[in-house]
Amino acid sequence: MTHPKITVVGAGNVGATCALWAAARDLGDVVLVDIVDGLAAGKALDLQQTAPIMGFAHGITGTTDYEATAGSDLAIVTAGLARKPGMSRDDLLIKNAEIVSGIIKELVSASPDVILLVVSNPVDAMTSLAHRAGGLRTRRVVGMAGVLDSARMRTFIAEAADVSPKDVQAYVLGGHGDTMVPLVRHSQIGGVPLAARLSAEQIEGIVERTRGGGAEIVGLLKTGSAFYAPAAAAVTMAQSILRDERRVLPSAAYCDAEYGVGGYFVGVPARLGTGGVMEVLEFDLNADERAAFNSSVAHVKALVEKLAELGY
Ligand code: 2OP
Repeated sequence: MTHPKITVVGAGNVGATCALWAAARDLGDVVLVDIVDGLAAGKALDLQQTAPIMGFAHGITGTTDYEATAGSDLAIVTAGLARKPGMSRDDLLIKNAEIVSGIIKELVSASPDVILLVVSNPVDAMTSLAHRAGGLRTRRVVGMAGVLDSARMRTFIAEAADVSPKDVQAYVLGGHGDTMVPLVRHSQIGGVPLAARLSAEQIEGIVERTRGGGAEIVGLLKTGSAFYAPAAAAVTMAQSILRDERRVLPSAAYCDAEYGVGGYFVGVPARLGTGGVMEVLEFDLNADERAAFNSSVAHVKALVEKLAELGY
Protein backbone atom coordinates (compact mmCIF):
# COMPACT_ATOMS: atom_id res chain seq x y z
CA MET A 1 0.00 0.00 0.00
CA THR A 2 1.58 3.34 -1.01
CA HIS A 3 -0.71 5.47 1.12
CA PRO A 4 -2.30 3.30 3.80
CA LYS A 5 -5.18 5.00 5.60
CA ILE A 6 -5.06 4.70 9.36
CA THR A 7 -7.90 5.81 11.59
CA VAL A 8 -7.19 6.50 15.26
CA VAL A 9 -10.34 6.72 17.37
CA GLY A 10 -9.91 8.78 20.51
CA ALA A 11 -7.84 11.98 20.52
CA GLY A 12 -6.91 11.73 24.17
CA ASN A 13 -3.37 11.00 25.35
CA VAL A 14 -3.16 7.50 23.86
CA GLY A 15 -4.86 8.31 20.55
CA ALA A 16 -3.00 11.56 19.94
CA THR A 17 0.30 9.83 20.73
CA CYS A 18 -0.61 7.00 18.32
CA ALA A 19 -1.16 9.64 15.64
CA LEU A 20 2.19 11.20 16.54
CA TRP A 21 4.12 7.91 16.40
CA ALA A 22 2.33 6.84 13.18
CA ALA A 23 3.21 10.16 11.56
CA ALA A 24 6.80 10.06 12.80
CA ARG A 25 7.15 6.61 11.18
CA ASP A 26 5.36 7.85 8.05
CA LEU A 27 3.03 4.83 8.23
CA GLY A 28 0.23 6.37 6.21
CA ASP A 29 -2.45 9.06 6.12
CA VAL A 30 -3.90 9.37 9.62
CA VAL A 31 -7.47 10.33 10.47
CA LEU A 32 -7.88 11.17 14.15
CA VAL A 33 -11.46 10.93 15.43
CA ASP A 34 -13.02 12.15 18.67
CA ILE A 35 -16.54 13.07 19.79
CA VAL A 36 -15.33 16.27 21.44
CA ASP A 37 -15.75 19.07 18.89
CA GLY A 38 -12.41 20.49 17.74
CA LEU A 39 -10.24 18.17 19.84
CA ALA A 40 -9.17 15.82 17.03
CA ALA A 41 -9.07 18.64 14.47
CA GLY A 42 -6.90 20.81 16.70
CA LYS A 43 -4.42 18.07 17.61
CA ALA A 44 -4.26 16.85 14.00
CA LEU A 45 -3.56 20.34 12.70
CA ASP A 46 -0.83 20.77 15.29
CA LEU A 47 0.68 17.38 14.35
CA GLN A 48 0.46 18.17 10.62
CA GLN A 49 2.53 21.28 11.23
CA THR A 50 5.37 19.10 12.52
CA ALA A 51 5.76 17.58 9.02
CA PRO A 52 8.24 20.22 7.77
CA ILE A 53 10.31 19.68 10.92
CA MET A 54 9.99 15.90 11.33
CA GLY A 55 10.09 15.25 7.57
CA PHE A 56 7.12 12.89 7.16
CA ALA A 57 5.11 12.97 3.94
CA HIS A 58 1.71 11.61 4.92
CA GLY A 59 -1.20 13.72 6.06
CA ILE A 60 -3.04 13.91 9.39
CA THR A 61 -6.58 15.18 9.71
CA GLY A 62 -8.93 15.37 12.66
CA THR A 63 -12.70 15.03 12.74
CA THR A 64 -15.81 14.14 14.69
CA ASP A 65 -17.31 12.49 11.58
CA TYR A 66 -16.78 8.82 10.74
CA GLU A 67 -17.43 9.54 7.05
CA ALA A 68 -13.86 10.90 6.93
CA THR A 69 -12.60 7.46 8.00
CA ALA A 70 -14.10 5.71 4.97
CA GLY A 71 -11.78 3.22 3.29
CA SER A 72 -9.40 2.91 6.24
CA ASP A 73 -6.96 -0.01 6.05
CA LEU A 74 -6.49 -0.14 9.80
CA ALA A 75 -8.15 1.49 12.81
CA ILE A 76 -6.61 1.88 16.25
CA VAL A 77 -9.35 2.11 18.87
CA THR A 78 -8.21 3.99 21.99
CA ALA A 79 -11.49 5.63 23.04
CA GLY A 80 -13.02 5.00 26.44
CA LEU A 81 -12.36 5.81 30.06
CA ALA A 82 -8.94 5.35 31.56
CA ARG A 83 -8.63 4.10 35.11
CA LYS A 84 -7.90 6.24 38.13
CA PRO A 85 -5.80 5.26 41.17
CA GLY A 86 -7.35 2.31 42.98
CA MET A 87 -9.29 1.09 39.93
CA SER A 88 -8.54 -2.07 37.98
CA ARG A 89 -8.84 -2.24 34.20
CA ASP A 90 -11.84 -4.54 34.70
CA ASP A 91 -13.69 -1.67 36.42
CA LEU A 92 -13.92 -0.01 32.99
CA LEU A 93 -15.74 -2.98 31.43
CA ILE A 94 -19.33 -1.77 31.26
CA LYS A 95 -18.75 1.85 30.36
CA ASN A 96 -16.11 1.10 27.75
CA ALA A 97 -18.19 -1.69 26.25
CA GLU A 98 -20.89 0.87 25.46
CA ILE A 99 -18.37 3.31 23.97
CA VAL A 100 -16.35 0.76 21.96
CA SER A 101 -19.40 -1.06 20.60
CA GLY A 102 -20.76 2.13 19.02
CA ILE A 103 -17.36 3.05 17.60
CA ILE A 104 -16.83 -0.36 15.99
CA LYS A 105 -20.17 -0.22 14.20
CA GLU A 106 -19.34 3.23 12.78
CA LEU A 107 -15.83 2.17 11.74
CA VAL A 108 -16.84 -1.04 9.96
CA SER A 109 -19.79 0.63 8.27
CA ALA A 110 -17.40 3.20 6.74
CA SER A 111 -14.55 0.72 6.12
CA PRO A 112 -15.82 -2.87 5.66
CA ASP A 113 -12.27 -4.13 5.00
CA VAL A 114 -10.69 -2.46 8.01
CA ILE A 115 -8.36 -4.24 10.42
CA LEU A 116 -9.21 -3.38 14.03
CA LEU A 117 -6.42 -2.82 16.56
CA VAL A 118 -7.98 -2.38 20.00
CA VAL A 119 -6.30 -0.57 22.90
CA SER A 120 -9.32 0.35 25.08
CA ASN A 121 -9.43 -1.50 28.38
CA PRO A 122 -10.06 -4.13 29.56
CA VAL A 123 -8.44 -4.87 26.24
CA ASP A 124 -8.91 -8.65 25.91
CA ALA A 125 -12.66 -8.30 26.50
CA MET A 126 -12.87 -5.14 24.34
CA THR A 127 -11.12 -6.99 21.50
CA SER A 128 -13.65 -9.79 21.75
CA LEU A 129 -16.46 -7.22 21.75
CA ALA A 130 -14.95 -5.50 18.69
CA HIS A 131 -14.91 -8.81 16.84
CA ARG A 132 -18.57 -9.47 17.60
CA ALA A 133 -19.75 -5.90 16.99
CA GLY A 134 -17.80 -5.59 13.72
CA GLY A 135 -18.54 -9.01 12.28
CA LEU A 136 -15.03 -9.22 10.82
CA ARG A 137 -12.94 -12.38 10.48
CA THR A 138 -11.06 -13.10 13.68
CA ARG A 139 -7.67 -12.54 12.04
CA ARG A 140 -8.67 -8.92 11.26
CA VAL A 141 -9.15 -8.06 14.94
CA VAL A 142 -6.30 -7.82 17.44
CA GLY A 143 -5.66 -6.20 20.80
CA MET A 144 -2.60 -4.34 22.03
CA ALA A 145 -1.29 -5.51 25.39
CA GLY A 146 1.61 -7.92 25.33
CA VAL A 147 3.95 -5.59 23.45
CA LEU A 148 3.40 -3.03 26.22
CA ASP A 149 3.74 -5.48 29.12
CA SER A 150 6.78 -7.13 27.52
CA ALA A 151 8.37 -3.71 26.94
CA ARG A 152 7.97 -2.94 30.63
CA MET A 153 9.52 -6.27 31.56
CA ARG A 154 12.38 -5.68 29.11
CA THR A 155 12.97 -2.22 30.60
CA PHE A 156 13.12 -3.54 34.16
CA ILE A 157 15.43 -6.43 33.17
CA ALA A 158 17.76 -4.07 31.29
CA GLU A 159 17.90 -1.75 34.30
CA ALA A 160 18.70 -4.57 36.73
CA ALA A 161 21.25 -6.21 34.42
CA ASP A 162 22.83 -2.94 33.28
CA VAL A 163 22.40 -3.83 29.59
CA SER A 164 20.68 -2.20 26.61
CA PRO A 165 16.92 -2.84 26.55
CA LYS A 166 17.36 -3.54 22.83
CA ASP A 167 19.14 -6.79 23.71
CA VAL A 168 16.56 -8.05 26.15
CA GLN A 169 13.78 -10.37 25.02
CA ALA A 170 10.82 -10.84 27.33
CA TYR A 171 7.36 -12.29 26.81
CA VAL A 172 4.18 -11.63 28.72
CA LEU A 173 1.16 -13.78 27.78
CA GLY A 174 -2.43 -14.09 28.91
CA GLY A 175 -4.85 -11.32 29.81
CA HIS A 176 -3.70 -7.71 30.16
CA GLY A 177 -4.38 -7.45 33.85
CA ASP A 178 -3.31 -8.70 37.27
CA THR A 179 -3.36 -12.29 35.95
CA MET A 180 -0.90 -11.58 33.09
CA VAL A 181 1.85 -14.20 32.71
CA PRO A 182 5.45 -12.90 32.45
CA LEU A 183 7.36 -15.85 30.98
CA VAL A 184 10.69 -15.77 32.82
CA ARG A 185 11.90 -19.05 31.29
CA HIS A 186 11.47 -17.70 27.74
CA SER A 187 13.01 -14.29 28.49
CA GLN A 188 16.68 -13.66 27.76
CA ILE A 189 19.49 -11.10 27.90
CA GLY A 190 21.32 -11.31 24.58
CA GLY A 191 20.36 -14.98 24.36
CA VAL A 192 21.44 -15.67 27.93
CA PRO A 193 18.76 -16.85 30.40
CA LEU A 194 17.82 -14.27 33.07
CA ALA A 195 18.93 -16.56 35.89
CA ALA A 196 22.49 -16.44 34.58
CA ARG A 197 22.70 -12.76 35.41
CA LEU A 198 19.93 -11.89 37.88
CA SER A 199 19.10 -13.36 41.29
CA ALA A 200 15.80 -15.10 41.97
CA GLU A 201 14.77 -12.13 44.12
CA GLN A 202 15.56 -9.67 41.32
CA ILE A 203 13.57 -11.76 38.82
CA GLU A 204 10.59 -12.04 41.17
CA GLY A 205 10.70 -8.30 41.70
CA ILE A 206 10.70 -7.70 37.95
CA VAL A 207 7.74 -10.03 37.46
CA GLU A 208 5.74 -8.22 40.14
CA ARG A 209 6.68 -4.76 38.85
CA THR A 210 5.68 -5.82 35.33
CA ARG A 211 2.26 -6.96 36.53
CA GLY A 212 1.85 -3.65 38.35
CA GLY A 213 3.43 -1.54 35.59
CA GLY A 214 0.22 0.13 34.54
CA ALA A 215 -0.96 0.81 38.07
CA GLU A 216 2.45 2.28 39.00
CA ILE A 217 2.03 4.96 36.33
CA VAL A 218 -1.64 5.55 37.20
CA GLY A 219 -0.55 6.12 40.79
CA LEU A 220 2.02 8.71 39.71
CA LEU A 221 -0.17 10.51 37.15
CA LYS A 222 -3.31 10.34 39.33
CA THR A 223 -5.51 11.67 36.48
CA GLY A 224 -5.14 8.84 33.97
CA SER A 225 -3.02 5.97 32.74
CA ALA A 226 0.08 5.46 30.64
CA PHE A 227 0.04 6.57 27.02
CA TYR A 228 3.53 6.91 25.49
CA ALA A 229 4.40 3.20 25.71
CA PRO A 230 0.86 1.97 24.93
CA ALA A 231 0.84 4.15 21.81
CA ALA A 232 4.33 3.03 20.75
CA ALA A 233 3.23 -0.58 21.19
CA ALA A 234 0.04 -0.09 19.14
CA VAL A 235 1.87 1.69 16.32
CA THR A 236 4.54 -1.03 16.22
CA MET A 237 1.80 -3.63 15.72
CA ALA A 238 0.12 -1.42 13.10
CA GLN A 239 3.42 -1.04 11.25
CA SER A 240 3.96 -4.80 11.12
CA ILE A 241 0.47 -5.26 9.66
CA LEU A 242 0.57 -2.38 7.18
CA ARG A 243 4.08 -3.15 5.92
CA ASP A 244 3.67 -6.94 6.10
CA GLU A 245 6.70 -7.15 8.38
CA ARG A 246 5.50 -10.50 9.79
CA ARG A 247 6.86 -9.63 13.23
CA VAL A 248 6.04 -12.07 16.02
CA LEU A 249 4.61 -9.86 18.74
CA PRO A 250 2.64 -10.71 21.90
CA SER A 251 -0.91 -9.66 20.98
CA ALA A 252 -4.48 -10.26 22.09
CA ALA A 253 -5.32 -12.62 19.23
CA TYR A 254 -8.11 -15.14 18.66
CA CYS A 255 -7.25 -18.60 19.95
CA ASP A 256 -9.43 -21.63 19.52
CA ALA A 257 -7.41 -24.83 19.50
CA GLU A 258 -4.29 -22.75 20.11
CA TYR A 259 -3.19 -23.20 23.73
CA GLY A 260 -6.54 -24.96 24.22
CA VAL A 261 -8.20 -21.57 24.74
CA GLY A 262 -11.47 -22.47 23.04
CA GLY A 263 -12.46 -19.34 21.15
CA TYR A 264 -11.35 -16.16 22.93
CA PHE A 265 -8.96 -13.25 22.32
CA VAL A 266 -6.05 -13.45 24.71
CA GLY A 267 -2.36 -12.49 24.77
CA VAL A 268 -0.21 -14.87 22.72
CA PRO A 269 2.72 -14.59 20.27
CA ALA A 270 1.16 -13.55 16.95
CA ARG A 271 2.69 -13.16 13.50
CA LEU A 272 1.39 -9.80 12.28
CA GLY A 273 1.34 -9.00 8.57
CA THR A 274 -0.98 -8.29 5.66
CA GLY A 275 -4.49 -9.15 6.71
CA GLY A 276 -3.74 -8.87 10.43
CA VAL A 277 -2.98 -11.95 12.52
CA MET A 278 -1.34 -14.43 10.13
CA GLU A 279 -0.63 -17.06 12.76
CA VAL A 280 -0.58 -17.72 16.50
CA LEU A 281 2.67 -19.32 17.61
CA GLU A 282 2.70 -21.77 20.50
CA PHE A 283 5.31 -21.62 23.25
CA ASP A 284 6.22 -24.80 25.08
CA LEU A 285 4.74 -24.13 28.53
CA ASN A 286 5.65 -26.15 31.61
CA ALA A 287 3.03 -27.11 34.21
CA ASP A 288 3.35 -23.90 36.25
CA GLU A 289 3.29 -21.66 33.15
CA ARG A 290 0.31 -23.53 31.73
CA ALA A 291 -1.58 -23.22 35.02
CA ALA A 292 -0.92 -19.46 35.19
CA PHE A 293 -1.92 -19.04 31.54
CA ASN A 294 -5.13 -21.06 32.00
CA SER A 295 -6.00 -18.97 35.06
CA SER A 296 -5.49 -15.78 33.07
CA VAL A 297 -7.61 -17.09 30.20
CA ALA A 298 -10.35 -18.02 32.67
CA HIS A 299 -10.37 -14.41 33.89
CA VAL A 300 -10.75 -13.14 30.34
CA LYS A 301 -13.54 -15.63 29.66
CA ALA A 302 -15.43 -14.39 32.74
CA LEU A 303 -15.27 -10.79 31.46
CA VAL A 304 -16.43 -11.85 27.99
CA GLU A 305 -19.31 -13.84 29.46
CA LYS A 306 -20.31 -10.80 31.55
CA LEU A 307 -20.43 -8.75 28.34
CA ALA A 308 -22.51 -11.44 26.64
CA GLU A 309 -25.04 -11.31 29.46
CA LEU A 310 -25.32 -7.57 28.76
CA GLY A 311 -25.88 -8.21 25.07
CA TYR A 312 -22.42 -7.31 23.73
C1 2OP B 1 -1.43 0.14 30.81
O1 2OP B 1 -1.11 -0.99 31.19
C2 2OP B 1 -3.20 1.59 29.85
O2 2OP B 1 -3.58 -0.77 30.23
C3 2OP B 1 -2.61 0.25 29.90
O3 2OP B 1 -0.79 1.17 31.09
